[in-house]
Amino acid sequence: MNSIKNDRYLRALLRQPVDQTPVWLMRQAGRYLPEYRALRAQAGDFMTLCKTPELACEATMQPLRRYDLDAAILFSDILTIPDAMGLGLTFGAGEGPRFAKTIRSARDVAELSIPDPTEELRYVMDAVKAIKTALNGSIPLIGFSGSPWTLATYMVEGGSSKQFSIIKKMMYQEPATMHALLQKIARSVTDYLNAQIEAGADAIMIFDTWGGALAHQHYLDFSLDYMKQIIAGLNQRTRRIPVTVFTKGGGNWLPFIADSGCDAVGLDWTVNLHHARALIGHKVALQGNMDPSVLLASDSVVESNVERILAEFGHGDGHVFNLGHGITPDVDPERVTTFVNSIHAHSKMYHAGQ
Ligand code: 1CP
Repeated sequence: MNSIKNDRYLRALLRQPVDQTPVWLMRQAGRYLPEYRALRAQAGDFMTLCKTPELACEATMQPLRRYDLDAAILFSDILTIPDAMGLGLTFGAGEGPRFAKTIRSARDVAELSIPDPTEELRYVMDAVKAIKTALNGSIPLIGFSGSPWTLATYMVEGGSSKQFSIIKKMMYQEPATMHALLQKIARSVTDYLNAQIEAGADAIMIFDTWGGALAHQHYLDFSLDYMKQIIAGLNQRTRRIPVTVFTKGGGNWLPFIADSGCDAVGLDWTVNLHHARALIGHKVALQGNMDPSVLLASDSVVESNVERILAEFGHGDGHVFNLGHGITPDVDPERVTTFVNSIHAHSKMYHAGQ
C-alpha cells in the first residue's frame, strides 16, 4: 500500500543508491506559476486556499504537471499552527501574515491552547489524504511544519519581522517565559506532524527559517533543542519517515544539526556542498543548495550552476537537489524546466555503477 513508484527522494534521504539525483523546489507551488495565481484568485484569499482541501490538493499538483519532480509538498503554511492555537491569522492582499493576538507575557503563554490536529487542523489532514489519492503512489509526499523558534517569531512579533526586537528582548529578559512558549509550540508541532504522518505523509521537513538570527548558544538552546524534541517524538513505528531540518543561515552549526536525530540537513546557498559533505555527509543526507536568484538568469547560467553544484557534492548518494531557499515570484516558469531537466541529465554520471 505504501509502495511508491519513484522513491528516489526517500532513498536519497536515507543515503541509499539512486540512479540520478532527486529534485524538488522549496515553494514549488506558488506565485511564480500563473495557474497558482488563478487558483488563489478563485479561492479569494490565501487561507481559504489552505483551508479548502480540494484547492490545496490542486495547488500541490500544479507544479507536478509541468516538471519532472521527485517529491510533492503539502500545500499549506507553517502558520496554520499559531492560527489553530487561537491567534487569528490573516493575510492581507499583497501583504505578509498578521495575527490578531500576540504573545507578550507569561500569562499569554499560559492561556495558549495545544490544538488537537484532527479537530482544529483537520483541513490539513484532509488535504494530505486528498493529495495522496491524487498522487496515486507516483512520488512521495512531504509533510512539514515550522520550527518552534520560527513560529514563535511570528506569534510574538505579530507578523513578519526583520530585527526580531520584541522576541529577542523576551528571550534575553524572560528566558523562562520564552522556554514555556517554545515548549508548548513543540508539543503542538509534534502532534501536528504525527497526524500528517498518519494521514499519509511520507517524509517530514522542519523549516527553521529564522534560526539564523540567533547567537550561537541561543540557537542551540532556543531553536535546535526544540527541533530535537520534535524529531524524537515523531511516530516511526509503522513506516520509516525521513526527517529534514533546514535552518536558513545555519551553516556554522552543521555538526550540531547533523546530531539532532534528523536524516537530512537542508543547506542554504552560502554553504559549500563539498565542505558540508566532508563535515557531516557520513551521518546525514544533504539537501540544496542553489541560490534561487540563479533562476532569474538565462538557461545556460542555470545549467552551469546545476553542474557546479552536482560536482561540489561529487560522486555517490545522499544528495537531494533543491534551492537554498524558496523560489521567488519573479521567476519565469520556463527556467524551472531547465533546472529540473539539467539535474536529471547531468546527475546520472555521479551515480553510475551504483
Ligand atoms: O499566494 C500568496 O500570496 C501566498 C504566498 C505563500 C505561499 C505560496 C505563503 C504566504 N505561503 C505559501 C505556501 C507555503 N509556505 C508552503 C507550501 C507550498 C510549497 O512549498 O510548494 C510552504 C512549505 C510554506 C512554508 C513557509 N511559510 C515558511 C517556511 C519556508 C520559507 O520559505 O522560509 C515560512 C517562513 C512561511 C511564512 C509565510 N507564508 C506566506 C508568507 C508571505 C510568509 C511570511 C514570510 C516572511 O516572513 O518573510
